Amino acid sequence: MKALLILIGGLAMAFAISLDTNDKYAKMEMDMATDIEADIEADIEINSNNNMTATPLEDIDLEYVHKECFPWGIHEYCYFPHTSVSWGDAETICQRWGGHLVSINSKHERDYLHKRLYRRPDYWIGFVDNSGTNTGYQWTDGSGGFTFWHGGQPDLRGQQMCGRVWAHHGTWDNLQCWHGQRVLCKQFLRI
Ligand SMILES: [Ca+2]
Repeated sequence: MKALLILIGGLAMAFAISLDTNDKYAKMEMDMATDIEADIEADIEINSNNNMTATPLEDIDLEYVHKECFPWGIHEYCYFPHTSVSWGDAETICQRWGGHLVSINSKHERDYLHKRLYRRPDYWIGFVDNSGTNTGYQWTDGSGGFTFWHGGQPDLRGQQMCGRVWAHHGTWDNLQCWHGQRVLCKQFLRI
């Protein structure tokens, strides 16, 4: 009888230890999941950080600057997620790369880019109003025919003459050209 009691006691203890161990593993898994979620949140915060201070072009080593390139149709796009420059310097960067600041010529193209760059910092597009009237916007690559302004934009006629995309909405806004924004270039695919 005593041996039986000892055996039952031992089994109960082993069961309790097993439960305790399972709890520990469950807690570890929860902690790891929380850590991963925190990493993702931090990443989004970094990616959506809209630093509007322009870095002078001469301070940027274009050969090594981080860029993310992706093809779509007959075009290739390159996005510079950590480079914040004035509109003029952005167009210069794109021309040195072989293209222009991005033009967006259809809803299809707009939807594609919105999916790629959603939750990223806002970026310049090659849409500029040299007339200062808010009615003379033209693409630097000579294309045209499609607009996707945010409601109420373009505004501040004669002050905000350069186009950008609000990445979160995928809609366009005009802004003073000297502000720093990220760069999105577009060129024909080199075959
Ligand atoms: Ca505006």
